[in-house]
Amino acid sequence: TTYDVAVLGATGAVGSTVLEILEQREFPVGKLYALASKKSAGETLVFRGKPVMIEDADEFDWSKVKIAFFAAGGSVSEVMAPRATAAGVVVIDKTSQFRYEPDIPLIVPEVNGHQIGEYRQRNIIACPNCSTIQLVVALKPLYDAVGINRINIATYQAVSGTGKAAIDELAGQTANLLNGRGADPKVYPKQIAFNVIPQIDSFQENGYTKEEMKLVWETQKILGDDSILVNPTAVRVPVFYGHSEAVHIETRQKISVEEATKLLKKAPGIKVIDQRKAGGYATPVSDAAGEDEVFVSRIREDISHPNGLNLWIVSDNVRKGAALNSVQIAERLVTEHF
Ligand code: 2RA
Repeated sequence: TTYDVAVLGATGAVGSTVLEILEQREFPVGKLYALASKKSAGETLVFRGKPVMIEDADEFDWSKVKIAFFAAGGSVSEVMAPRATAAGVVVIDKTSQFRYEPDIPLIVPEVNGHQIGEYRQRNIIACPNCSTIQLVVALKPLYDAVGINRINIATYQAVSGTGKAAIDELAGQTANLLNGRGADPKVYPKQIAFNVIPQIDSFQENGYTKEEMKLVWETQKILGDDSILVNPTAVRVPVFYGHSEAVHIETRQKISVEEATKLLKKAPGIKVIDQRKAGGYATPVSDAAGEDEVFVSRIREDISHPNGLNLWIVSDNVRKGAALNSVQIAERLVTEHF
């Protein structure tokens, strides 16, 4: 069986990676429709070696497809999801538009794939924020084994999380500064090259940013436990691909490094690097770029807390953080629910 598929936002950082991964994983695509804004309509891209004409999403007849990957921004999802779902399409939405609605499942297959069937309520499955996905993939085995009371997390997020324009800005700014020219920031409020910006998205009343609050809301929803306390700081760093996270958890029962390492090594989607073993290394984020796994290293007991455990978690924010997670949801959808 094959399924006709639409990718909305096909020219963006995530949309283009969805196409790449659909091909790499040989997802059973019948017809592929690449949708974007009017200005990109008419351009062509290549899928499975054949040219595909990019179409204007506004004019698209949604009854042509069964599954749609949405990766064109929340405001576009808000307009297009009702049209697509009314035509019977199952929408896998990467944006934050529908993530927090109680009747829409928020899915990381390795963590709560058993909830995918809840898509039947609104024909929408929400894909979590990239920084949340890598966190819950790594913490799920520990949460199941010993419970988690509290998570302190500092993130170091790549500019690809903002999109193609930010990738170009980091590259352009770096070249300008190295040649004695000015930074001329446009995408970010301040220079991002050789800099660290402690703000991603807008500030909320409580002094946290929306990006930070997403880590709170989404972690609790995906693990199904509102009692988990999450204290995030989200930071933008001059990296092209891959988010890094310094995570400190307080578990309900004590767990040793050895036990935690054993659990993580067995868990799906995780690669554990023991930096103390020969050939081991505390994983630089560059090692995660382009890979599918969530990499965990620097596992160590917290010297400041009796039930504390520290982890360094890195992952490719465009792949597992968005595109791969969405395709894995679609794989479970077609094998378990259609
Ligand atoms: C970012 N997580 O990194 C946000 C959206 N992808 O900008």
